[in-house]
Amino acid sequence: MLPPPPQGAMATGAANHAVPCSAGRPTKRNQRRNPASLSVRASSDANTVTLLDYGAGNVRSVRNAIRHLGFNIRDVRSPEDILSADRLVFPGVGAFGSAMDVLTRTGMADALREYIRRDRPFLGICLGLQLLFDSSEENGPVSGLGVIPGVVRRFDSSEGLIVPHIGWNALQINKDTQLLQGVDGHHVYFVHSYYAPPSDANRDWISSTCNYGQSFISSISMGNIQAVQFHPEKSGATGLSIFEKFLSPNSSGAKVPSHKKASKLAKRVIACLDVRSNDNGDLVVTKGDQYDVRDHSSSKEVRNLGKPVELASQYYIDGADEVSFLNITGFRAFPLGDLPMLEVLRCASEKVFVPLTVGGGIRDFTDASGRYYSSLEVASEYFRSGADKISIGSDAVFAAEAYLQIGVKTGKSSLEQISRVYGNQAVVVSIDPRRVYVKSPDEVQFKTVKVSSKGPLGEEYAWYQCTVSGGRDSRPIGAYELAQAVEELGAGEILLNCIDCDGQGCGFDIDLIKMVSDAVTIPVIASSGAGSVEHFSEVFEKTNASAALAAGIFHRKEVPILAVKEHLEDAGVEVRMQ
Ligand code: 1PR
Repeated sequence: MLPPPPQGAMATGAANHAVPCSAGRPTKRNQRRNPASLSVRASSDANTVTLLDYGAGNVRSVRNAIRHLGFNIRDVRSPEDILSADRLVFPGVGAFGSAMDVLTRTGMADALREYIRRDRPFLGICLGLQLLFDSSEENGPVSGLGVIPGVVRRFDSSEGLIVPHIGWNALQINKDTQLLQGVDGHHVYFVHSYYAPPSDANRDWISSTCNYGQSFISSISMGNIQAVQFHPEKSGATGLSIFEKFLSPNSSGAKVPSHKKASKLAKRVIACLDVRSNDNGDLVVTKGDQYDVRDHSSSKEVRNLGKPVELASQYYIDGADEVSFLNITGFRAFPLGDLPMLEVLRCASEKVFVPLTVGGGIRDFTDASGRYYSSLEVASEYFRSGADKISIGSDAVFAAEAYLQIGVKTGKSSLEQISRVYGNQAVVVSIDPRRVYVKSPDEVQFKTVKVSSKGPLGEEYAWYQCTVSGGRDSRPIGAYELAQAVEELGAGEILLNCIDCDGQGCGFDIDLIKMVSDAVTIPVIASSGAGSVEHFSEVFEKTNASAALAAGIFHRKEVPILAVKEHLEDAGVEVRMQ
């Protein structure tokens, strides 16, 4: 039986029908090729790489990275395509068990074992590394390809370790391989909850390890067989240079400037683009004050701070560790009807080689003709269009309220469905709380904090009330309760905004961020209120936030991303420098 058509391939087709982002700018290598000849015998072409995409998730980023480096892609459609490949990239996605299931059913598992036995050039990525091992604990035990001895295990969060391991971490290189030349001292991007432990039995395979809670295998290398636990396609210039060395073994890869040596998981600096249509119908990056994005002048126009793809590309070049797009009016209309937004995502993902998150409007929807779309379909379209993570706002609040009310997970909420299919590391919950001062914690049933600055009537406490629809409606649930509930429902990360601080430039709400980041074991992104470099060091010194996000200061070019990173480095906070 043939595997399902690769989703990335379908997405590429869709993108080709829309306005092409880079069709007018072919690379030198592409210019030399006659596209009609690609389908004939692509594997004999030095500029073609074979991609094993078994249709379980988004590999668009890998496709974009390969194309960006000037290579063509031939998709595996049958086990024979694996055996005839000159160079095979295997970006494993989804869960271990379902991946092995598809590979075994389609005969790909045997073809992969044979390809590896013949020592043909192979690059596995993330799950593509884990599947090489004997078995995994993920939904298991489940048997793997059995190429490397060992059992893949889950990171243990019982002692407070934040799981998933998301972010830029450092490698300890212990084998001299061409692939990792120049990577020593640089951070690379990881996102996973399971890891392969090093042991005496697999020691000969290991080319690097990484520390997160304990040491785990971050890459293997034996002959022509290579695999990495991190994502080179999302690791900026360092990652692209790794890809380049695999794709053109004679190249030394682009030189990545050296800098202070990376030693551990870095705190992330994220640029956020709130996107919506302005009154002329153009999709623009806007920015609010406490969520009000209209000008205070008589025109009351939606503020326009730039074009989404241009700004995202610039922030990538400037060193942002991630870029987030929030479709801030997505709650009003059907997001899949918002083709410009999907096109923005497709174009941005061709230029931005760090993780891209997109949010806005992810929920079940019935359109005007009565056709029902599940939130999973909406999320899938975002993933196919280039998102690495999706972010859910309003719908997560309703799901958490229902969960807390009945105390049972129904498995039906958007959050549960999307995290089950794409993994919880791909699902962010965006919280939009507003501060409510109280005189005493007894006044409310929600978790309060003793605030650092008293309220207008001298109140010493506050709770943080969640809202939906971009802050328009308040809900009977606090940020603390919501964060814990969505972690249980499958969220992999929390984007913690604060309506009171948004756009004010007075610093992050440390009370709120400390309360929430102490309440969960998933990463928390601090958001809203950044006005200076010192605000970033403050939030990392005083809270457990894993990342800090800003919008206005970057859009208005008041504080460059590099200045934030240099300041953090001087303050002793590890950051990724490129
Ligand atoms: O509810 O699932 O449709 O998702 C809607 C998404 O859009 C949510 O993530 C929500 O936070 C976001 N959103 C809705 N309305 C607004 C608005 O501003 N009117 N923006 C909005 C949220 C907050 C941050 C902002 C930071 C940093 N924006 O993303 O970028 O506060 O800003 P700053 O550094 O300038 O202070 P759904």
